[in-house]
Amino acid sequence: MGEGVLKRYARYLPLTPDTPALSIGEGETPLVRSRHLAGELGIDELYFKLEGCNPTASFKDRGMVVAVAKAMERGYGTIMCASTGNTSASAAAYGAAAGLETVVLVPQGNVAEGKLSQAVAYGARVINLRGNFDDALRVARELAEARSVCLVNSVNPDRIEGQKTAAFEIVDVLGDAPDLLFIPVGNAGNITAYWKGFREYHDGGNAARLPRMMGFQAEGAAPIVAGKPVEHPQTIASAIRIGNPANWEGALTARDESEGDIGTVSDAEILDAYKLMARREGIFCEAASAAGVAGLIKHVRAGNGLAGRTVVCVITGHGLKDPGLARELADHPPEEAPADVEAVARLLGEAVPGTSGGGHRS
Ligand code: AN7
Repeated sequence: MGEGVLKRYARYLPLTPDTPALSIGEGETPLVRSRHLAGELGIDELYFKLEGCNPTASFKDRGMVVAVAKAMERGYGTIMCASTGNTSASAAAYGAAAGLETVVLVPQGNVAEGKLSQAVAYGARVINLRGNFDDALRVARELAEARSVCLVNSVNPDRIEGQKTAAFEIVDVLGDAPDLLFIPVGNAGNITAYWKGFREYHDGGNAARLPRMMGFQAEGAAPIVAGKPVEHPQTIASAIRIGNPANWEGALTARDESEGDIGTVSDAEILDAYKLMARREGIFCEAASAAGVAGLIKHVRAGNGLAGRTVVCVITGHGLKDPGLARELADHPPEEAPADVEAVARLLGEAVPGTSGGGHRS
């Protein structure tokens, strides 16, 4: 336990004897069985892969550990990325652990507070770019090419190599691949990586089946579904507000080879799924992560029954990344009371047995 992705899956990764054994405890995330949604949707086996349980609270750590270890091996002093937030948090953490300088370019005003706080806490240089993620990636790519800086976005193949280990873990736990995998799609690195992982395990005889890959983009940021870049992507799920995904081809390959689909979900559907996950499953995830769950709900409600199927939803990041969103959507905003038993009992009314209407007090 806790040995990290490089050690655990060394034989599937592009490592050499000179690759440093970097880890801050990524991987081995829980695969949790649904307690509510499975019954509601009539699915026998529904699991959530909790990637928010990684060290920086998103799936990015799996690919970042490989990309940063390889950057060290190649002698880089600085790593750089563009990010909607999670990649920057992860790059900053692994850059710090590796003793490298980290520079992150983020779209100004469109990154969740927790993610920015992480990048700053880990000591990265954070540059708020007056543009969107696609602008930031363009600038980062050009800068990295011109300088001896290692670009650690998912255009770096080492990122994909590391991220595919999540697929391995799912098969290792379930004993086979699921029938369907639901996953949010932004820059499309993750869907590309999962498909690579499932394929490799299948080819190596570790899995008998291959899942159908079911990717979901936010309606206002759905270039892959539209078949063309979106110039001004918009969605409440800022992590996937991306108009020109770098791994576009990989997403199409995953979709087509797996006989899967890439669809859209509205912001309202994303927020419904976000609330349902927290309130009914006890899983506080990011809005972007809820896009995959929203996609599953939409798929089943459209008449695609999944009885008898094994389904996995990838929960890509933790809800604590964006505490403000949870507060905005609260059904029960925090209340206030004096430090007095009677006052709190009055406030609770019938809500808590024994506290209402002046019952027995000791
Ligand atoms: C929580 O951090 O692109 O399709 O710069 O943070 O592999 O891009 C984040 C993406 C899903 C989409 N869920 O994954 C970034 C960034 C969460 C995310 C995605 C992201 P990709």
